[in-house]
Amino acid sequence: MDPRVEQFMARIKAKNPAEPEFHQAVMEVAESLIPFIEEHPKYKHAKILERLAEPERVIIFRVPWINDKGEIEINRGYRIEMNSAIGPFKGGLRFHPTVNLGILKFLAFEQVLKNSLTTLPMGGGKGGSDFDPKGKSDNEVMRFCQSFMTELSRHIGADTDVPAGDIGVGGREIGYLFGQYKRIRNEFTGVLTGKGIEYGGSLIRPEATGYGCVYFAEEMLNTREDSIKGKTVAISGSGNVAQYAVQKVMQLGGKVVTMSDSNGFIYDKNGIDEEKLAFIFDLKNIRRGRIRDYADKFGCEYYEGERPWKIKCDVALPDATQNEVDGKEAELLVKNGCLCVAEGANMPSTPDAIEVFLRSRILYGPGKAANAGGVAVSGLEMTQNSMRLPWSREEVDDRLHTIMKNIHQTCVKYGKEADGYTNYVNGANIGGFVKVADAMIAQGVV
Ligand code: NDP
Ligand code: 2IT
Repeated sequence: MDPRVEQFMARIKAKNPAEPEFHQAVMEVAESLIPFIEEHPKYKHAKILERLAEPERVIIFRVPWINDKGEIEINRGYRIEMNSAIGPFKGGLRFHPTVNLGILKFLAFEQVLKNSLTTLPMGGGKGGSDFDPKGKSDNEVMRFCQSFMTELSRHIGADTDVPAGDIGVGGREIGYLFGQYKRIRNEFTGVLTGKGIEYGGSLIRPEATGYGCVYFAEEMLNTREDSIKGKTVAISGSGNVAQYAVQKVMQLGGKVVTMSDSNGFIYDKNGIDEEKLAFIFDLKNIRRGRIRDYADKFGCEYYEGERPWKIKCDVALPDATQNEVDGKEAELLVKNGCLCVAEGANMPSTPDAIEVFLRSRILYGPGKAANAGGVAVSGLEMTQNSMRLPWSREEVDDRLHTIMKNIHQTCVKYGKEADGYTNYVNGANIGGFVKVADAMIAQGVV
């Protein structure tokens, strides 16, 4: 390892003990940026990288609520306000039992560079709770959201910090959170994105991350005179991102053969079609059931407790969670002919897996570039809220498509190597960094 990276990481680890995911995210960025910063000493003197790794503010709070049995439950709530150099803090909320400070700091850190890549004026943040929405009634979820927002409301605002969804936080949760914010503050503002269409949401926001990820994959394939059309695609997850990634792959003429949840994955050799996807939407968003039901319903293969990466595919879209593709699985993907990986999830590939993809010279689009479509349309939702004027589906989708093309170009600009191979990891890290870094220098030591 580069000794400068090693030194930098030793300080990060000492200062942020027991946060392995945060270390992992910072290390990947440091490996791209430290050589770049050496060539641009103004960033070194201003200690931009050191400042980027220190949140502007971290808020941790108690979230007490009463379950359907009348018992008191206590969860922990968080908001990491990471960086506001180029706009208000912006980023999702995650409700999942594995949520802890380190996970949210990794997500907030990634968010800063991702939001910069979108070209829109958004700083970076992330929040959430160790609350598990699985198996809870709508009333329980509502009471939890109301308690969570009762505290969070004093820290956020349309020009201060604008949360949205992530794992475990979808339209239902955003609705309850928004209702409570409005009630406490007596103001109807764009304080959250991912809102319902009736109360200030944007068309295409639900679709945006999945669609954007597939647009990004298409751009990468285009650099090799190739496209999604006719490709066999393996997808993990079956939540918001995965569902709309499947839809866009279908629209572009590809065949999706896998989806998963935390219990296992389905392998549908014939490909997921419109009717089967409608079943998934109902299963996951209304009935909140397990992916196994898909295999029972359509008679395809189901692998309990496994991940889909052993299935032969041309394109892989990891759309579930962090560290869900390890080095061995990456080797297997490449060996089976996979030529493009685009990450709908945040940091789904382990460092070993990334090394395999880069060494194999396949097209590898890291999450902060490939999944930026979600937050990009959140930014467009903020614009529409400020104008108090909604845009049509076409208008938003066109803008999303243009933004994903721009992000791709930025990655190529900063990531192209001497032999012509684009290292999208370096491209995204450096491309996202420059705007934030220049804004921080302009604003002085803050
Ligand atoms: P959802 O909650 O809608 O869906 C999450 C999916 O991933 C579910 O299928 C879930 O299965 C699976 N999953 C979650 N945790 C695990 C785990 N520990 N192990 C295995 N499977 C798991 O979330 P989203 O679709 O919104 O988010 C998916 C990924 O995309 C996350 O990494 C998120 O950070 C990222 N992302 C989301 C954006 C958005 O706009 N929503 C934007 C950019 C990135 P199960 O139901 O069994 O838990
Ligand atoms: O990881 C992400 O970019 C998100 N969960 C979306 C954040 C947002 O503010 O829309």
